[in-house]
Amino acid sequence: MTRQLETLNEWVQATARKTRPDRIHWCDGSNAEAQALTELMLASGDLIALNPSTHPDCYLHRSDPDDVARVEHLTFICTPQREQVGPNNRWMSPDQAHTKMNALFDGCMQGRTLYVVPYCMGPIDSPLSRCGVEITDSPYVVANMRIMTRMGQIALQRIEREAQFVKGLHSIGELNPERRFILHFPEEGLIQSYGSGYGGNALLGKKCHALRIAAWQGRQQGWLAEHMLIVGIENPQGATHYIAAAFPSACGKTNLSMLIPPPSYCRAGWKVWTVGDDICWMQAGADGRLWAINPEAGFFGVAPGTSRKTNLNALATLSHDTIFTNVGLTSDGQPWWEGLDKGKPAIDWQGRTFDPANGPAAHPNSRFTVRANQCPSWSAHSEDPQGIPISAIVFGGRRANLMPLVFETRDWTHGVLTGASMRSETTAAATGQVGVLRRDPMAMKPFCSYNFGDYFAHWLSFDHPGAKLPKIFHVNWFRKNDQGAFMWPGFGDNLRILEWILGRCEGIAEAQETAIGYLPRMQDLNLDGLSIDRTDLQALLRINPAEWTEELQDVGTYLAGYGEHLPQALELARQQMAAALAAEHP
Ligand code: OXD
Ligand code: MN
Repeated sequence: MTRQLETLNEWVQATARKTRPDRIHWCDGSNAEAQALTELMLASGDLIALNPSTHPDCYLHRSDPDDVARVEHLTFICTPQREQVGPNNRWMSPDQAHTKMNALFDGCMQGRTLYVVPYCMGPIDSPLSRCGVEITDSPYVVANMRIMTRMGQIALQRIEREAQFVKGLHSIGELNPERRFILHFPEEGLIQSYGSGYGGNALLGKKCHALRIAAWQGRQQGWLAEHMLIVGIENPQGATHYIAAAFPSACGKTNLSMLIPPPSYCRAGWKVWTVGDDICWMQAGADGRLWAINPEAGFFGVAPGTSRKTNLNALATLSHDTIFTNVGLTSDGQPWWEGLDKGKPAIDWQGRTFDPANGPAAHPNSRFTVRANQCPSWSAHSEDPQGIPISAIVFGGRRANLMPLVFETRDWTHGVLTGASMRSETTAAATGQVGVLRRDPMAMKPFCSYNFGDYFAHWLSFDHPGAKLPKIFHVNWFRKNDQGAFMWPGFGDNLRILEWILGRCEGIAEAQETAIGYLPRMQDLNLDGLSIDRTDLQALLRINPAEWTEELQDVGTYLAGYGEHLPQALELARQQMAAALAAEHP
């Protein structure tokens, strides 16, 4: 056995001594293994088979009703100094954390199987990819990790070749919210998660590794781990440009990444290619451009709202070989959720006969887990070892007012300030109140494992001589009019905005300069075939100086909270914007 595998084996044995499972199973990622796990979960009731003629090889998992979302209040970063994690994280000292977790993990796998899940985040041959090993006592987690990562023997072989892997220890424990902790020890390359089986808390390759640990490593090693989708837009001339876009959880990343062009665009020959829907790792290439990979191999998407109108590609993707979690059921065993424009719910997500008095049939954060390459718009370039070059970075939040439909930032620093100032309404992806407007820089509030001030400085450090950085934009699909209705149709029509964005990158689209950046005028957008109230569209492309003055003051107060960690350049850029606004609208 090589030294790498010995280290891994010793850790597995030590973990087994602590957690005392009945059995240890090393996952190889094979079909036979997946089949056996499915049978086991069908027998235990962990999975329910769905209608095999409409949804072959699809299953429903019902989680504990108290375990349906990420738990930000129970998620900690454990570093020697509190200062390292900043005011944007919950901190625990590594000593206290280890004492707490050792007590929780003590004997917790008795009567269970300990699964060893080697995985690779990113294309198996990419130098940008990173490996990890998750130890878990949940077969549901294994089945999901198999879809979401390159898992098993191939990952183990890479681990054997490489010097490092991230260690993740997970137990569902008693699924008791009082005994639930999601802990990260970035300096040890270690994750410990106890008491939850929910994706974001339990599939450790995803948020815990590919965002929190990776963000920390990226800062040390000069790359970025971001909460971004990656989408390729092919124009009628056959050229494809890639956009990376950060939106908070449950704000439409999956939909944007799988967008179906409006009919006039389809006729003209536009195509959209999906690379990723949630996470993007980026690093500068030898040519100065930013090159990106999607570290994931699957989608763990929000089901409610997914329909033929909003995301036909997603519906086609999850018509087979999909695990659904906490959705409702029709009388003939098909999955059902609010917004699905087909069928009726008979059973709700908790297994009860559907009764609207009990709330929605599907939990608002119900999910599908499915392999990315099942998506009709999946890009074969997702597997390119060198990644794909990014032409534009887009930030966006869920904001009922203030933010225009789209604007281009002046330069990288202004772009970083715009990302740092992002605000969005909270959603059901995390426990807590929904619809509360909060600052969510770069959509990384729940995932940036270190001081946001240092994170902004890390972003700024990419702007150096020789760098050919993408342009940075901000969009808002969620603006509402006085009647409370969304003003922009969104979904496929968002391509109109992406076309303008790429036109700006190529220097062929026009814009008007304002104090907050460059905005398209109506005539700068392709509105062919779009039905939208012109008053709404005008409002979407206008800025309100008084509201913006207030916003910039609030941004100043927010950023000042990072004290000495805040790069001066960001505060200067904010002051310049405020001065430009005052000059434009005295
Ligand atoms: C997710 C999330 O599951 O952001 O992607 O919560
Ligand atoms: Mn996400």
